[in-house]
Amino acid sequence: MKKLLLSFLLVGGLSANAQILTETFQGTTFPPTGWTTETNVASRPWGFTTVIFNASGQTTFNITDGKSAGIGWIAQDQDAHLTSPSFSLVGYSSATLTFNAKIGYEYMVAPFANGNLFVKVSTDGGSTWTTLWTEEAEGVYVDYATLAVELDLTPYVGQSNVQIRYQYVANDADSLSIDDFLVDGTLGISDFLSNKFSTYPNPATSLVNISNTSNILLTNVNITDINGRIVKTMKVNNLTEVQMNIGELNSGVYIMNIDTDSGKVVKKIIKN
Ligand SMILES: [Ca+2]
Ligand SMILES: [Ca+2]
Repeated sequence: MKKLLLSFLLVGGLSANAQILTETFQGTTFPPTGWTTETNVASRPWGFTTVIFNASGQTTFNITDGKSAGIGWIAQDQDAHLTSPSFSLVGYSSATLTFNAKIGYEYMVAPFANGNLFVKVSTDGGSTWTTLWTEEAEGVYVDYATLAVELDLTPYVGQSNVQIRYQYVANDADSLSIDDFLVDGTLGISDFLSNKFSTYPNPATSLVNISNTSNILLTNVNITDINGRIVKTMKVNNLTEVQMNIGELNSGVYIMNIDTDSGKVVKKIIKN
C-alpha cells in the first residue's frame, strides 16, 4: 500500500525510486485491468479470495484489506496462471518485485509436495517464461503463514516488455493466495552527461551558475526538494550557461533537474 510514487534518496550519491506496477486486488472485477488468467479446470480459476473461498476460507487466505487473489485445490491435475500486464524496465538501474503470499505448507512443500506456485518472468510478450521463484525457496514455514517475498528484477532492466506470471501447478495439493504486488525500480541517472555539468557555488546562498564543457544546450531547469516537490522552475531558450537565483528557498538539500538537448542531468545542490 505504498503511496509514494516518486521519492528521492540521498545516500552518498543520487538515486530516485519509482513505483512501476502495483496491484492490491481490491477492485470489483477479476482479473484486474490488464491482468489475464487461464485455468485447465473450470471450477478452479484464479479469483478474488472473497469469491474463491467464500466465508470459511476467507479468514485463512485474505492477506491485506479483506481481498486478495487466490486459487483453490482439487484432486486432479491443475495448471492455472495469473499474469500481469506488460511493464517497462527501460531507464532503470535496478528493480525488484515484492508481494505477499499465503500458501499451504503441508500439501505444497512437505510432507506432501503435491503442488508448486511458480513466479515466472517473460520479456517477449509471453512466448517464453523463466522461473524466478517457487514456494520451496522459502524453506520451512508455518502452514498459511504470510510470506513476504522479494525478488530481484535487475537482470531484466533495459527490457521494455516485461510480464510476471503466477503459475499454480498441482494435483491434490493446497489452496493459496497472493496480494500487495509491487514492482519498483531505481531510475538510472546518466553520470556521463552529468559529469560535463558544473553547478557553482555549491553550497550557494542566492545565485547558482550552471555551465557545461561541451556546449550542450539547456532547455529547462527545475528544482525539487527531497520529497520530490517542485519548488522552482526556469525555462531556458537553448543556452549553454545560465544563472538561477535560489535566494528565496529555505536552507537545505535540493535536486536540480536540468533538461538539455542531450538528455536529462540531475545535480544535488545545497542552499545555505
Ligand atoms: Ca488486497
Ligand atoms: Ca511445492
